[in-house]
Amino acid sequence: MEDQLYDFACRLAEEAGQYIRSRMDDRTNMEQKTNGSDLVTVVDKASEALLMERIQASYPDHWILSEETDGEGNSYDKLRGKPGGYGWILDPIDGTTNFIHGVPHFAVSIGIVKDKEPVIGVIYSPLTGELFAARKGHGAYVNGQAIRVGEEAAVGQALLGTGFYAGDWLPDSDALPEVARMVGRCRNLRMTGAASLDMCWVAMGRLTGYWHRGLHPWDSAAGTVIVREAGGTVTDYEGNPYDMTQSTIVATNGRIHQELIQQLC
Ligand code: 2AM
Ligand code: CA
Repeated sequence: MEDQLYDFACRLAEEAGQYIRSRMDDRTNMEQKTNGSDLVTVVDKASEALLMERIQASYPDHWILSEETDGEGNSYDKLRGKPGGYGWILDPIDGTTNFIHGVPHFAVSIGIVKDKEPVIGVIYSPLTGELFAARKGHGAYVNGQAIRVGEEAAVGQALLGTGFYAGDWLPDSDALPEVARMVGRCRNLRMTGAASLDMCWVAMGRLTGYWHRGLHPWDSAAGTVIVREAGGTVTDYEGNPYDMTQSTIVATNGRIHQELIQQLC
């Protein structure tokens, strides 16, 4: 069952990605959500419709939680209200701001959970052609090649990533003190704007670690499977194992995890 779901999710992510590529000219056709930094395009919505239609046609008894349909209200409560069995957690375009500006760092993110536990993660970057995929207990891959987290053993050698979510892009942002605490302590910092892909970068060692506050399940569910299957660790800021209803996330190669949490908080 799960190997079929895995193949289906990989093909589906590629299909949605191909669709997004075909609509690059429409990328500035956008609306504001909560503020001028919180944007959605017609392509986000159309990509979501494609994903949902395909999943409902093939797996009518599975539930779906998806950003543009479920983004209003409390996503964690919505997730808690879902039944057991298989569910799909979708972000039709993660990194919408990058998409709008033509920055080739955005992705279709598909997480599959069983009884609320993430078991499959598929993240496809349409402009770079990188398909990241992992299935619990079966390793993590980019375009079929196995990937592993980086080897850095200390924060001082780490290239780290973080980001500001739309509602926290403010002069008194809660993310700023975290950034200030890490300046000068790690090798350097990247803020590339797509949580799902940034987690894939941890999984393949481009980044040593990543932290972010204010995330929703669709930003992090798929990436968590990929980081863990690549040998990494994913927790909240307190070090509790990631459970999809926590909005803070720390994803690392494992070796720097405790040191990063101590320095960050
Ligand atoms: P998005 O592109 O799907 O909106 C940027 O640091 C990351 O934060 C992106 O993955 C982005 O996802 C996510 N993000 C943007 N706005 C957000 C919000 N209001 N709440 C949670 N995550 C958000
Ligand atoms: Ca999105």
